[in-house]
Order: sequence, then structure tokens, then C-alpha cells
Amino acid sequence: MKKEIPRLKEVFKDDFKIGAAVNKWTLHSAKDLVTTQFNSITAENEMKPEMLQPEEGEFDFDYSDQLVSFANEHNLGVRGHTLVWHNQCPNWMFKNESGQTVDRERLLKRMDQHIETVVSRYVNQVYSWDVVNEVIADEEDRFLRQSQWLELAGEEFIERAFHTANKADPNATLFYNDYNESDPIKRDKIYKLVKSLLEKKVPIHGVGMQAHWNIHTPSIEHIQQAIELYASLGLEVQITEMDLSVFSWEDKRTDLLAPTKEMLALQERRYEQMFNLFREYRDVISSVTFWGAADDYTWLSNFPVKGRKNWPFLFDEYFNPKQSFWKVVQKSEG
Ligand code: HAH
Repeated sequence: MKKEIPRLKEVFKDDFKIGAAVNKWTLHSAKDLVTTQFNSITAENEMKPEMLQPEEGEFDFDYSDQLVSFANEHNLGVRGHTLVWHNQCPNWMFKNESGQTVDRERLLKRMDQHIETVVSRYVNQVYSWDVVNEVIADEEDRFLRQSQWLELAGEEFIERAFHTANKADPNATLFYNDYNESDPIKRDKIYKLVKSLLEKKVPIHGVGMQAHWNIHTPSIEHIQQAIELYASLGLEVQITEMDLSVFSWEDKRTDLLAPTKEMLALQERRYEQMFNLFREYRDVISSVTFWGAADDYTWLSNFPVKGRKNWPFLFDEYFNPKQSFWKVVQKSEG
């Protein structure tokens, strides 16, 4: 008989929720893995504005409803992703009937309508929402990202999105979510933004650290400092899109058919260190979500190098636990 392996959701049940991003295909292909190992899911794409409202006023909830029913049926929480983002946002949002850019009022009204419709549909079924995604600039000398949202609506769109989401579901916890969240310069900008929102009494409850990391960077120290800093605002932290690429950002090699032994060894060590850190901060970290479930499918196989396979998770292409999995579940505490 096949020996049962430990379940992540059991191992971390007193610490934080443990989640996987799924999409309309992996919801079926990885069904057993997702329902046995995890207690939270996030839609990789199916709840993004371009998917939910491809044309003005014409909502398409087919896939997101399926995902939420799946979650209900299998007792999984749902992490909502995402309400306002510069990417995967339908172009009509920024245009009027004659194809010119809309004015501020019209854009903000459309934003409110989108948020109200989506959030109220899943009231009490989504425990946290990424209300605003990635509005901090990567350039060192810029604060907010240049986007149509910022250009057309001005920075108030950020706080307004949180107010609107909070009105639609006062029980959901609301997050600001971003990548390179552990980089000291970007981290300080995220901190500054979130702090200013709190000072204005904006209903924001947490910072989402995407955690698109790799086997070399960022350092555990930088991750720890970022968690500390965000938590110092009295907010929750969630790890929202974790994956550990086997390639450093600069490494664009495309020759590998499998990860090397060295890559896997580093990945194991890093996963172990990271989960030790997460456990240390269990009082502030309320959920840890991977941006996928197993190495058979990851967005990283198309980013940043198109068509280059990557192996970033705890489960291999056949859904078997990798050595990294065993490192993560063997807790040192007695
Ligand atoms: C994330 N952005 C997004 O939040 C998520 O919705 C998407 O599925 C994958 C990754 C990370 C990112 C990016 O899209 C582009 C450049 C850097 C980082």
C-alpha cells in the first residue's frame, strides 16, 4: 500500500493557511493534490478584471464561480486576486465611446462598479482580496508606477478602491500586493504608501508579499526585514504568490531538461529557511500561497524566458513530493 504523505495544511494548521493558485485547467488536473494538501486557493487569472468584465457591464463569472464552488465543496478558503491592476485590465476601462481616454470621474465610477459587483458576488466566500496590485514603481527615483490608472485618475484611486471593497464586504481582509517586496528600496516605498493609507484611515488590513523568488535571492535577512517592517504597521502579512525559480533573474539559459542537483539542493535549503522564517512570524503571517501547485505547470515556464521550463514548487511534475517538501514538513519543534 502506498504510504500517506503528510499534508501541508495539517502541518501548518496552527500557523497559517496554505494555498495554491489554480486556473481553469489545473483545477481539474491537480484536483487531488490541491484538495489533500492545501486549504486555500487563488485564481491565477480567472478573477482578474479582463476575465471578469471583458466588455463594459458584461460580466463573465463562469470560471470564477466554478472555482468558488470547488472551494466550498472541498472546504478551501478563497484568496481573491485582483481588483485593480495595470495589467490584464480590459482596455475599454480607459476609453470612452469615441475611443478617447476617459475622464477621472468616469474611470473611478467604472472602478467602483467593478469592485462592487465582484466583491459583493463573493461576500463571505473570499477571506482576503488583493485590492490593489503593483502600483509601486520599480525605478528607484519614482514612487508610484506610471499607468493609465495613475495618469487618468490620480493617486486617489488607490484609497478609493479600498473603501469601495470594504463597503462591499466588511468581513474580507484587504491587501496591497506587490513583487520585489523584499528589496530594501521598493520595500520602503511600499511601507510609505501603506503607512499613508493607514494615516488616512483607509481600510487596509495587510501587505501581500508576492514572493516570486529564486534559489539565490532575495536573502533571508531581506525577507525577514520586510516582514518586520510591514508588520510594524500593525498589519497582517500574507505570502501571496510564492515560487522559487531555479534560475537567477540574470540567467537566461534554455538548455536544461531537468533541474540540476545543485539547483535542487539550493532549493531545498531555501525552502527550509523560508518556512522556518514564516513559522517564526506565524503571528503576523495569516496565509502562504504558492503561485501554482506542482512543477507540471508554472507561469515561470513562460517568464521571463518564453517556453523555458522551470521547477519552482514542492511537488514535481508527477505531483510527487520533492525533497524540498520533506524539508518544509519536518519541523524541528518537538
Ligand atoms: C504577478 N506579477 C501577478 O500578480 C500575477 O497576477 C501574475 O499571474 C503573475 C505574477 C509579477 C510580475 C509580473 O507580472 C511582471 C514583472 C514582474 C513581476
